[in-house]
Amino acid sequence: MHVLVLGGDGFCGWPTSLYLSDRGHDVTIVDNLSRRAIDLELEVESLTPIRPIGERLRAWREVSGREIGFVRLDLATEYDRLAALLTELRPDAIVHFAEQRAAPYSMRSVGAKRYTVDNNVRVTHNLLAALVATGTDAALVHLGTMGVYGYGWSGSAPIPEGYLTVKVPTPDGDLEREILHPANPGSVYHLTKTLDQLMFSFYAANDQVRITDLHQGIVWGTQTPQTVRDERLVNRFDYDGDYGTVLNRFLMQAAIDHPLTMHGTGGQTRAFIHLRDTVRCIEIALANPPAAGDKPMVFNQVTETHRVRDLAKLVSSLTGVPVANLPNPRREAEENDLAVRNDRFLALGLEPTTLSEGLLDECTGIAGRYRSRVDLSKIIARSVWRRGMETAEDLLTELPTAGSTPLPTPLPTPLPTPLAAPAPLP
Ligand code: NAD
Ligand code: USQ
Repeated sequence: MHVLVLGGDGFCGWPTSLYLSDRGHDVTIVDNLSRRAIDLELEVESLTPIRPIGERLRAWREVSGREIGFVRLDLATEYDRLAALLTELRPDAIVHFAEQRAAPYSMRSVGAKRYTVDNNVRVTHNLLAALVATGTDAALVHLGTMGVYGYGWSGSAPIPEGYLTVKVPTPDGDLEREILHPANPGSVYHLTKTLDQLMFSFYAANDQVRITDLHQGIVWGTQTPQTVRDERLVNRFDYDGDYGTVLNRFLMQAAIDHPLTMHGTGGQTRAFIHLRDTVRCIEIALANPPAAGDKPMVFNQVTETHRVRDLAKLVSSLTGVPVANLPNPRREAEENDLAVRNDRFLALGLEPTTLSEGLLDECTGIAGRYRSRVDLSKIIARSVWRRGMETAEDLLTELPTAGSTPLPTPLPTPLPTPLAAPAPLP
């Protein structure tokens, strides 16, 4: 099958492209490299030394004998080039990762809010419009998020996969209807994913576009069997306060003896999935598309749920690094329960990779290996959207909080000891 991977240079897109290529599919990556540009804007780099896209692709050709195509294209602004590409390549399937995906980044400034909406909404709509205009009958698999459901809405009732059955009272008795699960986004980024859902519903009904929306939890881990085949294939590892996600951040912090940056009480419960399962889920979704005319098929792409403080305690107990209770920069429920249904992927053969010491080792190993690349000043999250806290300075006046492990002061500090350069690969 010929698969276009939109956003194929990113954290999830790169290992997915390699995995699909390894499985014998013809893969073409479409990416405008905006994520690399945001690194420059934030003055931070992936913890792992990711190579330029051309070098990545040459390395893959060398180790696998397989070619992956690459088209540098801004999907939000270059509609005509996108339409021409679809007409030329006639892909069988499209995997859509190409959005600004960090909630903290989307809340850091008016400019970042506007960029996130402009970019994400336009990419999704351009793609849908181009599929219809060019008569491209490709199955579309989109990476959505668990955050469209919000946290705290359903309490301990398991969140269904996309749709909710409701009873509407009428004078003649109750009518039963299936509706899109109510949206409850917690950031501008999550808001764009809820807007994507409406666009999908419309284009599936009006134009019979075949769409699968994967409501994915927080992805953890770094490497897959394909990305470890050569150092030049190494995947991105975000550790900074905007793009780093919670478990990978804790693992990286443990590797450099930095107190674990738990926000608030750590009572937030979130859904997680390992990167290796992400790539497998996408393959499963590609193999099981909905029929033309069906409403968008929604899968909850998660394998387990955890409370942030339990993750912090686990990493702390394995590594001896203490937990720091930081004021929460985000506006979110301090404590929430979360139960999620994920029956569809399990029924289609997903064998979940769950949190285990061995896997944590893989991550801390990567973090330890590249610890000399850490910029300590980028660790604390400085994008603040909690009511009453308008700026990062408001937040930092609260640091460190009483009763918690003090952070290295003053912030930022140099690393405590000179760090060795990463050892060569065995
Ligand atoms: P990422 O930022 O690493 O990758 C996104 C890629 O899309 C980047 O390479 C970027 O350059 C590209 N891109 C963005 N806008 C583009 C545009 N206008 N034109 C062309 N390319 C563009 O993000 P990721 O972590 O790989 O996430 C991929 C997708 O999965 C996102 O849509 C995200 O919302 C979703 N997701 C991620 C996670 C996670 O934990 N990382 C969890 C749930 C869902
Ligand atoms: N958190 C901490 N300490 C940290 C970082 C985060 O306590 O150092 C807390 C946050 O306050 C939050 C939770 O951990 O309560 C999760 O934060 P996160 O940054 O790991 O994840 P989130 O912002 O939700 O976003 C990530 C991805 C996004 C994806 C989403 C899936 O960046 O692309 O959509 O996970 S989900 O959370 O299921 O919506």
